[in-house]
Amino acid sequence: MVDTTMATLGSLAKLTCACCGNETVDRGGYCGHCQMPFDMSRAVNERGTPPRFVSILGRSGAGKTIYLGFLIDMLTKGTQNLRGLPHGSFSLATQQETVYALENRRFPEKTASESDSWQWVHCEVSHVKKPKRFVDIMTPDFAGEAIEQEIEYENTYPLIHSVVSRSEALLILFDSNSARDNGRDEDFFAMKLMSYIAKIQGKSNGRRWRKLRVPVAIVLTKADSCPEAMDNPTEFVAANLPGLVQACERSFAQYDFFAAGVVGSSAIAVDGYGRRMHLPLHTEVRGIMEPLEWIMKRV
Ligand SMILES: Nc1nc2c(ncn2[C@@H]2O[C@H](COP(=O)(O)OP(=O)(O)O)[C@@H](O)[C@H]2O)c(=O)[nH]1
Ligand SMILES: [Mg+2]
Repeated sequence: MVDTTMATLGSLAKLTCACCGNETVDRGGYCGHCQMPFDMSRAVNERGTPPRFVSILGRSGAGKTIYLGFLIDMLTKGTQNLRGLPHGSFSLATQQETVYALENRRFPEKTASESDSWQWVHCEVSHVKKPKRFVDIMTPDFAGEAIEQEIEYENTYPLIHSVVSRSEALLILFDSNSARDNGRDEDFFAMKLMSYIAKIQGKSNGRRWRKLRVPVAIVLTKADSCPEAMDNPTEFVAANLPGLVQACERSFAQYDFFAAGVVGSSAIAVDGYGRRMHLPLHTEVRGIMEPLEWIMKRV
């Protein structure tokens, strides 16, 4: 019995996980350590060039699923400067669900907090004029609750730890409305998140004494309903999230602030129980590509 299993395992190829670097037998499915799908590691191995991770972080409700969905949608259509090549059908699921939901005047479902149900995205992004300069938007659509737990208790989610340590650039999303209305709480979370990133990145780069070179684009989401954030993101952050500015200054050599929004107009519906629901009436995408264009100039 044992011999047969060994023989079967012996005939299976070994695969190095593109995210955590662990070598495992390729039985299909997910890496036993960090849960990245083997399909993605295989795609990276076949390409022959190491992945250049760009990941997206933010707390629950920050707008990650919507931002990621529209980003992939715009990249696959191609823009003036950038174009994206999604790998695997899984990369399109988030995009399809997001765009479909908004076209049907609703927001997409909340991301579940179990890591095995997170949808992964892998989109290779290159410059139209400099195709050899590329990054991989390679990230699961994290649940914000999991990010908050991982920051409090490091390694609760090895996957988040691996993705952050592998990232060559980061997009960090903050809800502009929460920053305006509940700034202290949002700022406190922002400081904890930045210090977590600095610690993990510092370890993986072995350069704890200097500022980190990893580009960090901070995106104020839902700025369609927060004009002060849309007008001047840097001033808005200085006024509402001063701890975040300090944390960036202390640890990062390259960071900047952006604002984004995807809703043109919305309505509030109230159901029979008095529950309020926001209904997006039409989409008007603003500020989605700018943070990535900024990153592409720095990696
Ligand atoms: N007005 C507006 N609301 C947004 C926008 N993006 C997200 N939202 C709202 O924020 C909620 C959470 O967004 P989601 O992308 O699921 O956040 P996640 O938890 O970070 O993935 C949505 O259900 C919307 O109500 C935006 O660009 N404009
Ligand atoms: Mg989500």
